[in-house]
Amino acid sequence: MSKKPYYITTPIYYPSAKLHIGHAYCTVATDVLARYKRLQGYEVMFLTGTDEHGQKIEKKAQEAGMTPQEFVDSIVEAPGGVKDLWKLMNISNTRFIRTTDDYHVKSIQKIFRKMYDNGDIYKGAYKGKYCTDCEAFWTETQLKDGKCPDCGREVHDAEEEAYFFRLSKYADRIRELLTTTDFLEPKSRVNEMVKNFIDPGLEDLCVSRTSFTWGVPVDFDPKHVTYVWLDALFNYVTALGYQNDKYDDFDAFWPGVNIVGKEIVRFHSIIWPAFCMSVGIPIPQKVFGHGWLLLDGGKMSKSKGNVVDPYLLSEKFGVDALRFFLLRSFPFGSDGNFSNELLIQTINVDLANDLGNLVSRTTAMAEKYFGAALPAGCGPTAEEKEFSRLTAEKPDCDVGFSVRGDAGDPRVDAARCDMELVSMAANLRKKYETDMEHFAPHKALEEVFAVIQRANKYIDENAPWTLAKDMDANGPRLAHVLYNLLEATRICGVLLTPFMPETMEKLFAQIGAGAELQIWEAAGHWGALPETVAVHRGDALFPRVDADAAIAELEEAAKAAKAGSGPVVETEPQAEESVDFDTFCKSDFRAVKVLSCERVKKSEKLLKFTLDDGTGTPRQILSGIAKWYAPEDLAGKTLVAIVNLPPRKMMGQESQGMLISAVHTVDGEEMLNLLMVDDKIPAGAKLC
Ligand code: ME8
Repeated sequence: MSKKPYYITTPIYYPSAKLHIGHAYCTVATDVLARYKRLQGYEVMFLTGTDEHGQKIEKKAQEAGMTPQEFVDSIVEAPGGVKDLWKLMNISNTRFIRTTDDYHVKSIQKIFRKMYDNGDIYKGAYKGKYCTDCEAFWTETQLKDGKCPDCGREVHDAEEEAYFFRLSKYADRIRELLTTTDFLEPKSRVNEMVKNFIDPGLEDLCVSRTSFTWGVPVDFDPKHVTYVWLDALFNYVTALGYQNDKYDDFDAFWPGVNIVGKEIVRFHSIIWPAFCMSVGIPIPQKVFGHGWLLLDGGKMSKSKGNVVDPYLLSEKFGVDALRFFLLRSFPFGSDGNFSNELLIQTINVDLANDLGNLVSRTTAMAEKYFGAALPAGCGPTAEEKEFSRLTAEKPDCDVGFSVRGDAGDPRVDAARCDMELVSMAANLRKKYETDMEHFAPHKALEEVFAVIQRANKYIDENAPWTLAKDMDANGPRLAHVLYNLLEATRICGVLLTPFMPETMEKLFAQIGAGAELQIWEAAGHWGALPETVAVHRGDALFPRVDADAAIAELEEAAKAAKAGSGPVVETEPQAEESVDFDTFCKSDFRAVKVLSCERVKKSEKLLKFTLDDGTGTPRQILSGIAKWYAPEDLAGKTLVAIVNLPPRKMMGQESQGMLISAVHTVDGEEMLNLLMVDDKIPAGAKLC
């Protein structure tokens, strides 16, 4: 292999129900990282797949009246299944592993035996608490209020003959790994692992079951099936050919990068490296635990009836718009609130307005003023060429450059204005690279959009339509302005390719940038675009979305799905995340009095409140409670609001906080009551 190898994986998902937007989030993010590495010139192996064994799947299949194999096939392979979803979303995985694949099953049997032979797996008796949904045994001390600490469900007593893995033996090495290296990121997750799992003492792990059969049988003791997490974690290496002859890529590609959601960081940062140590293979290069997508502040869940279907959103808004939204809106290592409003706003502001307009304005002007092809001589000036050479020479730092001359001299002013755009675009690739290397695709996008916004401002500053009034005098200046715009757009286009591969092809066709201008090296080279480039005006890259109509349609689809006539997407109820006391204390709850309340035009859900919060300046909060309250019933009431949330735009209006309500269900119908407190409490009183 002449290229450098790079290996990256997603978790392998449970095919227990259709996948939802949270799974799509992780897979798209991993795809973006894989495409970025390919753009840089790496030979990338990108693995995803499905985790198909275990009691949960066995139970689901029974409920569906199918064999487990038929059941998982129906979710993974059938039209509209997992493989179809990744095809639709333009996921560029090199391999797809199913843990029911024959080669994987045989490898797991060999691995289990190897660990038994080296003394790390031994036979014992298991007495403990078992959570069927998480396939996890827990000790009394690990339970949270007597329930599963991971998902919050009931656990039951279980006692059976079982094989155990000597996890305790690896405790010191794992502690060292977590505390002295960058193995696990973001760093914030390290403390949690050490405090919650290593400090209390690592106990040996039960790695076989006898109470059900849907799993990989232990070949030397076939009444046991292998614990599903042992079966699942080794997928990252069996898919490369570890302990099998199906592939021969282990030496070239392992160790790789495992991208996982935060709730399975424990399995990946404690148990997985210990397994690797036991069989004598290198531990992963990195485990990155990304955050959750939340809905209305909580983890998506079937019980709340929230439906977020990546199929529906891809079809409605386009795959690239959805891919972009997922990475632009949510910092990768933290949780983020999903909403249809935010999705539409991101498409309209970033894609239709900023990027789409930049391309359509620039190509339209090149066509109108120069008949599509710019004239020779419009490319970089001597100063800009010099700057570009300096940037190329110092690939690791932001190169500054100043234009000499007096302000007020139109040529100097123009050169300074050009240099602002040129220097931002020429330095963009290194900033982007630093962010991507730190698993911060959201920051990389921020940098790219800063350049796009600068370019739009550059159009307004240079007013090409005014220059065009006197082509004899201003033609060369106008051509240079358009060249700079096309060149800035091209560089942004290359760096946006991993995020929106299909649309960037269209963008390159419109600005006339051929394949040699779309590569990584060319993204670091200002001035690579030929001067006489010919543009081809095309359709808008991202049509504006009519927010109200789209939201109404999505709500309709959600209702249909709830009623069972559409695509229902379920997510597992998860344990609520705990907050420490200090974090809780940062929340500023205040008593607020309703000065006025009205419906928000064109919205079925929103009420707009003007509130007295005791500061003397009225506070505006929008709340999606129109279904439960008539605005006229609320004037004068004393409510509770959290007032230190960042302001949020809803239907174009700013909401400065959130009103607190109680949400519950009556006969399957969701009910909501605003929290109303004694009117004697003055506005602004702090609740603590
Ligand atoms: O845990 N927000 O599979 P799984 C963001 N089979 N990401 C989410 C999400 C959300 N709301 N919901 C799910 C398993 N995910 C095991 C993994 S790996 C050896 C075995 C993503 O189907 C996130 O990446 O429950 C999470 O870790 C993964 O889906 C869990 O998928």
